[in-house]
Amino acid sequence: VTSPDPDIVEFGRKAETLIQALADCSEEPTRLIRKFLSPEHRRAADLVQAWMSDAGMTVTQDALATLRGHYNPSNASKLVLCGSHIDTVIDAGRYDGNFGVVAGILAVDEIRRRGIDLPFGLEILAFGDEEGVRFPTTLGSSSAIAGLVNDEVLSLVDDDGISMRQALMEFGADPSAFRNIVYRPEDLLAYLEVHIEQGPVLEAQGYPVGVVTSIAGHARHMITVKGVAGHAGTVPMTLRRDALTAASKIILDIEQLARDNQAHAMVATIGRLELLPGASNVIPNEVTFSVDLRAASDAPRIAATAEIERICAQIEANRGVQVTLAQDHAGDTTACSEPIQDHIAGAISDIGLTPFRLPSGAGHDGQSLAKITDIGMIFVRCRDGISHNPAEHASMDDMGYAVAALVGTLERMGRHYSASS
Ligand code: HGY
Ligand code: MN
Ligand code: MN
Repeated sequence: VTSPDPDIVEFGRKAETLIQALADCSEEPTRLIRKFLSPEHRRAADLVQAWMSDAGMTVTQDALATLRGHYNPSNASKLVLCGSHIDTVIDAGRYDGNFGVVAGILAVDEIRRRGIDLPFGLEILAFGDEEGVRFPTTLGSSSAIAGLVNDEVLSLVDDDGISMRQALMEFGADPSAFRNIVYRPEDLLAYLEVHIEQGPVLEAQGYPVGVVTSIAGHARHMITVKGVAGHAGTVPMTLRRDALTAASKIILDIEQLARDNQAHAMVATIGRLELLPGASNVIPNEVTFSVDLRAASDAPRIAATAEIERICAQIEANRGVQVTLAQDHAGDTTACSEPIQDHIAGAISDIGLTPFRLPSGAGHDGQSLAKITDIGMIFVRCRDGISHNPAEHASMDDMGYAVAALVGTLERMGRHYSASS
């Protein structure tokens, strides 16, 4: 393996420095937690705003607190958007989302430093809500700028009953500006995102970076099981309407359903579970849990959702409990634009690497932007494929290659659009 050029090493070193600075903006000292519109989100956004300004961008904050770093020296009429998210999951890794924003900033800085003329403007986006940890939604920021949701999202409330509208105002954003949050499709040429793979494929193949072909479809439900609370010592097993054992049966049936669908790369995850009343000598009477369901294509995932509804109805009948399902997210499998994949592949080849193409099992903001423009993604190898975990790690050199590939992609797109204009 050739050792990377000095500029690649420099990109990687700069990226790591910014990633570390963002990692210090956390709700807790020993776990990385940065929820949408939290004080730590504010601190991270202030860092990103300063970095965007230093790179020559004009920075605005939209109604949902997405930072938009604008760089358009040729005053071009159309934009290429490039971004990712700066919110994190609970006990997160440092690179998920954050590296994509850092890569965009470093790319603009490099383009300005080298005086590269592009026939389009650039807008670097730092989304505050992709993970959907605080409010019952996912891809919240990108859905809004793509016009996929209306201002009813402002009335969503978090676990403490705080509405998004109130949180936005406390954060220093202006929710009333929601009406002009969307981008017009005709103003856009593309959306690009650099992101860690969050899986093991690039590492297994020995490639630092890759070209993303598609983003897996994704459905998220909340299931509530209601039973009857009772005395742990006096209610015979045959008379119980135990919400937790009923929920457990549903959960294991869902796990088996995904296992039976490996041909479609189906995965099902129960990430959150709350039960009431929560005393060791009381039979639980209410359990609510999340179901995250994904597959390589939409039909199997939709069929599995119907099967989950059947499983719930059967357990409701067999166990005398009440089961309700609420879907709070559904995103179809999203293809990345072929021409943009080719620009990315060309840029990766230009820096001496193999342009390996692969799908994304993880969800990304590109699923929202794909509704209004062409999308492309550059993946970075991450150690052991670990993500959503503090052990998540991308090497400086690999990050450097990704930044260089992004710059190269923008240059190639620039030549393409200059030739065709
Ligand atoms: O869950 C996902 O796939 C993304 O990390 N939000
Ligand atoms: Mn994530
Ligand atoms: Mn992410």
